[in-house]
Amino acid sequence: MEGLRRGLARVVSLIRREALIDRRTIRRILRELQRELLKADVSPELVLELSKRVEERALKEELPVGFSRRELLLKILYEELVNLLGGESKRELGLKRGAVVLLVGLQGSGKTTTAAKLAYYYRKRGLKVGLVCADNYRPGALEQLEQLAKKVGAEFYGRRGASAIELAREGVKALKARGVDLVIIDTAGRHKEEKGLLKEMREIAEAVKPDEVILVLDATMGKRAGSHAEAFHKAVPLGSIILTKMDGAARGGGALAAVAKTGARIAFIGVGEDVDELEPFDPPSFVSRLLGMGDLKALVERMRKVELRARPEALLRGKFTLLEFKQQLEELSKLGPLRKILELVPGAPQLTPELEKAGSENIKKWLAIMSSMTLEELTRPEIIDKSRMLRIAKGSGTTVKDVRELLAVYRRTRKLLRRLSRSRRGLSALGLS
Ligand SMILES: Nc1nc2c(ncn2[C@@H]2O[C@H](COP(=O)(O)OP(=O)(O)O)[C@@H](O)[C@H]2O)c(=O)[nH]1
Ligand SMILES: [Mg+2]
Repeated sequence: MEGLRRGLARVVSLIRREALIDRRTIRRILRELQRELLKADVSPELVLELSKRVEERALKEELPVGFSRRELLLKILYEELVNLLGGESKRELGLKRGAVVLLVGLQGSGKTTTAAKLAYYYRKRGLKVGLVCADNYRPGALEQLEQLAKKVGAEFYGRRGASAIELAREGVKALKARGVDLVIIDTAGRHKEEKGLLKEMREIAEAVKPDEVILVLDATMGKRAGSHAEAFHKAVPLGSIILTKMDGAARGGGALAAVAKTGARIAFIGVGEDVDELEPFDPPSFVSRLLGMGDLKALVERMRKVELRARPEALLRGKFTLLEFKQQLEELSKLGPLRKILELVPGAPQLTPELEKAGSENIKKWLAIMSSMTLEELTRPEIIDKSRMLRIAKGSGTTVKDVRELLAVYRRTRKLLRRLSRSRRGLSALGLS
């Protein structure tokens, strides 16, 4: 992490020091940003896409009254990095009672440790948790997990002389029979060859139909993390990622790529070897830390208040992809009750409490759905086909019907904006507005 953090802090100080922020300095600063991200193992395509977006927005967006270009550029950089990491709305694993979680990942990535950490985390929140050892590959695996289960007060299932698939299936059944609320399956990471490993993961997933597949990713692994995550994702659609060893010297850039390639979100980070060293992942504070600016969040919030008033105009002029739609909803959901927001809009309809509740629940659901999309899907919604819908629904704990509904709402909103934009242009052509 340190390398990327230092590099980004340098970019930020460049933004702060430049005498004038114009097209040329923006380009120069972005070249520095690209260099730092590439050094931190973020994939070239992603780096390009990100810096293109920052540049586009920095040149296009109107300056909110009372703020400088410099501040706007910082805000955009912050927002694009947060977006890359899954956006601002927090998404817990969202586990139902009786949920089955499957941990996958390479040998040594920290699966077994993480299984115990998760068990500890959810046990402290009142769930009865069970651990299944589906690692029949490494000799000491059974004892290791059994001991950890004892340590965190979790139920345990494991035995010798069975295949990983049998173990997973038996384990889920046995633990559910013991009244466990949450089953966590620990798998083996090593195989003679990667193909075999991925095939085994797919077979386990088919056998137990997990509610959530979590990739355990070693933050120190760097460059290979992106292609790795992608390979696992193709075999078993990932719902979340847990990034381990974030307490060490890890650069973490690989995680950015893993997230962007799969659309899975980082749910937790591991920050030590002990069972209580697991933290829920929070993109805004992660990015603030990454950029070395504690005051950034406050700045961004102040700017948004001002922008909100000028928003419709800016939206009418710009592109309106799912990404913009998501940003809108995120800001709405942060501003508090829908009713309060509508009070700001002259002529908006009154909301009954029921309608309001339905509204904010829908927004939550839609945000979860969009959080399970990749950056590519968000910026080019037209590529979302049936199979992508399935993956997105699975990743967000919703249904394909929900995904379709969200896409329909997005299209309606876009159409409305276009119509509005045309009518305004028409009016101003006639000198009426
Ligand atoms: N410092 C640190 N070490 C970790 C973390 N998570 C796992 N480890 C260590 O990484 C090594 C491999 O972990 P293990 O859970 O056995 O990996 P597995 O092969 O994927 O099951 C062990 O020495 C763990 O103590 C973490 O978040 N921080
Ligand atoms: Mg293990």
